Amino acid sequence: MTKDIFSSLEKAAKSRILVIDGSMGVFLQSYNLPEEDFRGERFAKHPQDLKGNYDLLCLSKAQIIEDIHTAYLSAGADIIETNTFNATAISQAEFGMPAGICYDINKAAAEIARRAADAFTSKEPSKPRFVAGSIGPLNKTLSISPDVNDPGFRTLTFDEAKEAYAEQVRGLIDGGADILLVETIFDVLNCKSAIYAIEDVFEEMNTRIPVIISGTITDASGRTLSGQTVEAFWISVKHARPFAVGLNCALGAEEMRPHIEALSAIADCYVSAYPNAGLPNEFGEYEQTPHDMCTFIEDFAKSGFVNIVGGCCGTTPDHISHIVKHVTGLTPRTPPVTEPRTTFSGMEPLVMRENMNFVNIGERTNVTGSARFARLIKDDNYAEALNVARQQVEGGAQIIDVNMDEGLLDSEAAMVKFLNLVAAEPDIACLPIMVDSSKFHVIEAGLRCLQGKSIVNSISLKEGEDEFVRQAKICSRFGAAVVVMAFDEQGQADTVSRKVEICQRAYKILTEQLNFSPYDIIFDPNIFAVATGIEEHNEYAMAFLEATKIIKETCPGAKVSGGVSNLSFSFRGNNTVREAMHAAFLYHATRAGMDMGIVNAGML
Ligand code: THG
Repeated sequence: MTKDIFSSLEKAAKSRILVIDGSMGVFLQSYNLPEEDFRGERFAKHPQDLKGNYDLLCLSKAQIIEDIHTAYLSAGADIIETNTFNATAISQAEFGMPAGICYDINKAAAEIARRAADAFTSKEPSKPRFVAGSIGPLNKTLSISPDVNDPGFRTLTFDEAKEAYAEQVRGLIDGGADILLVETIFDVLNCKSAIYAIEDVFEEMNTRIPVIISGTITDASGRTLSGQTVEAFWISVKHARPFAVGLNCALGAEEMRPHIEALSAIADCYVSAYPNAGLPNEFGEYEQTPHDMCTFIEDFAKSGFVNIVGGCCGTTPDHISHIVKHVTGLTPRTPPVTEPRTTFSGMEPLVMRENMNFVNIGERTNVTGSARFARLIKDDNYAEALNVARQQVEGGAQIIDVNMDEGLLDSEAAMVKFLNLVAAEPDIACLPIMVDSSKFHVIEAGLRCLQGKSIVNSISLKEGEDEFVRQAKICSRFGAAVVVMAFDEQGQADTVSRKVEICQRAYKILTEQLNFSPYDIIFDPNIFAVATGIEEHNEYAMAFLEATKIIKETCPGAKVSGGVSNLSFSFRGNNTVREAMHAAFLYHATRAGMDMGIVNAGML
């Protein structure tokens, strides 16, 4: 069954541009249903008004929902969306709905759509119809504070969102959805919690169905509401390995064009676009005619931007039938074969291209590496602590390392507070974040705050393979890259052979056992202090350089990093000597293949 849906959808997408249906909301509003119709028998005595809870109609007025699906299928839609945009415990809380109801709504919604789609497929088997389970954005956001005076404040946690999405996904799959469609994403962290939930449920149910991820660019800035560019958005969600990625809502087709063009150029999967019927007028109504809209959509298709098209707010079966007529016979886009690369993101992308210069990771936002930063965090002076991060950015940092490991601190709370505040500072949050801790629970807490593709610093084989695998798997659910330290059950590697052997072992486990992309692995073969007075320490720098060469040769795709300032610990207080040592070391290290390093940005 699982195999069937992947191959039948793939076959359909190869043969033609697929059309997804239009708006459900406008349609439902036109019925002018009274309060009793929303309630049905089951919620006749519900203490709160339920009028406006359109997803509930899947339980109380199933026939109306099925009729709307049928209208879109008659218009020629290949894919219909379940009526479940708000069917999560988070969004349903607004109506005081009881726990567990969302599973029922989603299951019923998928069953209704399934019935409608199957009726058309059996009439016309050469044009199979598909059911996409609609997974909306939630009415609360994970990376934006609802209170302008308290930018670090959040009304929802990552795990709450993840649990709510998991319930929705279980219902959709049990009801027979072919596809999971995470749509209208304005905060990519919400989407990441949905992706995490989807992976959890696939594992729990021992199944897998295609996923489509559809973001929303809110205005002419070309960014999501949470500030990401189209490329940063793609980098942040591609760990879902979606069947298609695309854009919907907020804009009309005309305004969406440059953004769908940009996404189409970089996404190595299928691309979908289902804009609104133009921009809303002063009353919030959508007026673009089917004829006008379909000319723009036809242009998307003729330009080779899209594989799936359709409509969002304000679109009707008439819009969809016009779209069907205008894209029938046009060639679907062929996804580009892209060069695999190491990529990260904050609000903006960081792509490690060949022959790129050394990437600087700012080290000063580290309570163990900066007395000043430690004091600011302990004094709860987060405003000034944010300035430390800002200075690293201004000094040329392309990634910020954040470490809160200090015995006297609640490290997890400090990590969460700092990262939530960073999210509200576009000049810092444009960068990817490296979450640095020796405690994995602190790393996880950090990842739950980051919308972008972040970096975990670090995991290792220190506590054996099982723990390494467990941690790596969690990192991949967040879509994070990992720094792997050359550290195993025997301890930290200090010789070339030990460094190489541990990194190769970790590489094999990650790529072969976990299907981890080698481009998401960053090895750290340990930069230790030299010139400490102990003879054998003088070999440490050379050992790092030699190991780096071999690791880069034998672990294709993986990158090498290290904490550069460690090298000169014996010369603390003498920055002139330290900086000279770092410069000389980096001259050789970059030639040996070191790609990136944790440095005092601005000092080099
Ligand atoms: N590998 C990985 N992660 C790491 C390290 C590594 N994280 C932490 C550390 N090592 C890299 N970060 C720093 C940060 C600061 C300094 C050194 C490494 C440093 N600080 C001055 C000092 O201690 O003398 C600052 C003094 C002050 O201003 O208070 O040298 O190797 N993966």
